[in-house]
Amino acid sequence: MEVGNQETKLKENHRAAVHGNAEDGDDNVAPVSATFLTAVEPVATDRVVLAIDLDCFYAQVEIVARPELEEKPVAVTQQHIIVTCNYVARKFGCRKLMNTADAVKSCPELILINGEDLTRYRAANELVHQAVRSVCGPSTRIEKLGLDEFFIDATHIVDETIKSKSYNYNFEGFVYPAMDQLSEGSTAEDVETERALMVGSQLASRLRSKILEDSELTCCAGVANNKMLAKLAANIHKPNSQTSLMPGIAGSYVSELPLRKLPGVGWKASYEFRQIFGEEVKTAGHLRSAYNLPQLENVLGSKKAAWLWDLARGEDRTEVKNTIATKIVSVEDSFKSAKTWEEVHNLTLKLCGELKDRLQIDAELHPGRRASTLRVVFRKAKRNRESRSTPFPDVEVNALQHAMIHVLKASGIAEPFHLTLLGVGACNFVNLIPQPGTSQLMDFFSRKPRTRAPECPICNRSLPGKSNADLNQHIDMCLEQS
Ligand code: DGT
Ligand code: MG
Repeated sequence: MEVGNQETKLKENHRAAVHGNAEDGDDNVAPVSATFLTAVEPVATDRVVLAIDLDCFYAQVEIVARPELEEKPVAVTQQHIIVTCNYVARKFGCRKLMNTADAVKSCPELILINGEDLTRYRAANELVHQAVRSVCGPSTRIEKLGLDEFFIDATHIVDETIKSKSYNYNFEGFVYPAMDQLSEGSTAEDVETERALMVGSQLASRLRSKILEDSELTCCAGVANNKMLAKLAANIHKPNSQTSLMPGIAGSYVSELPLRKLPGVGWKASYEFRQIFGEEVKTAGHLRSAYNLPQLENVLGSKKAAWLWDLARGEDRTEVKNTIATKIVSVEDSFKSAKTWEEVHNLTLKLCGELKDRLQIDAELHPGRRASTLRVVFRKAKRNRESRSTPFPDVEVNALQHAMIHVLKASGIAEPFHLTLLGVGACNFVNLIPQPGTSQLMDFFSRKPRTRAPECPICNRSLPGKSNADLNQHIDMCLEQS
């Protein structure tokens, strides 16, 4: 369907849904012009959620590696786009997702760093994850979102801290709204919620110090009663700060936000909302003035309507989910050209040393699991990446390097060659400590081990009946996409 037709159709559907169909004589639905701001129910306050967002993440990782860049404007690029820049560069008008040429125009001193190889950012992400885990302990739910954001369900830590009375009577960092603007006459429940967020803010401060200590990276933190509010709170004061968002203000704070700024509303959804609701409905507050929940359900269907209705009120019932362990731990390096085995020897030695370090971190994060496949990636000249796998050897640099070179030789690479990229990764992790009652334990003891279809370590799909070559091709495609 053409965009024009699509737009008309969306508008028609919308009119019919909100005003009812005249032929049907449906007069149950309130007209859209009845503009009143539905009273905001207070958000649920039974949880304390922290959001951590690293400052100008890729740029910071680069600056930590080259401290002489600290005071200079630095931007990280991927295919002619600035994916991020440090705050010095932002003062000159450089922004995320700006065209590199435009960024250089606004800041001629800008130092550009190619950020297409994500290895360093993944390693930094693991370090931060480990720091967070070490402060919060094994039973806390920690969810990774992308490479630089974490959600932490701090409810039980806060409860324990309050029970043991081991906290101070002050908020760490900023409070929104400022303490002197908080309305008087708080109920006992408000006082309890406030205390829980206060203790949460102290935990956030400890986390930020630990992250800085272990990874040299600064971050922002948000403290609130749900994931959405915590994420919004983390963005209130940037960089290197933290903010606690009081639940009483949540509804009106969210009301001011454009729909596009609500966490989870991407450009596609915001385009769709503009078509459906019209240009006047810009903010969450506008939406709540123009629609009530039943009207929204008529337009969007019940599931999507419930989601957006909650978002527009600052409510978010989604749980913090413990992030499943990384499926592949890998390192790679691109270079102009490696032409001899001697060069390849040096490059593989460096890569295998780095892989060993990363696997050590992984072992601390996920005790008991072990990789069963070693994956070697290479690129000849400007061709596509190719990859091969082999059973995983010992986690020793020499053994890893030996296996890597063996795989490269077996793939037909011979001097004189022209390699421009080499990588090595551990994947297909198996748990050596089977959980009681799980099928792994059953497999462990069963006489006839079940032959399982091979799984892609990247997308996790089961690939029954595929030949090794097809399997490799599929994994390559997933690696490219990821
Ligand atoms: P912040 O949080 O405003 O201080 O700055 P960043 O750089 O941490 O931005 P954030 O948190 O949105 O994203 C984290 C990293 O993810 C960022 O350093 C670069 C990368 N990134 C962000 N947006 C995009 C994107 O649209 N495309 C690609 N390829 N990478 C992105
Ligand atoms: Mg960030």
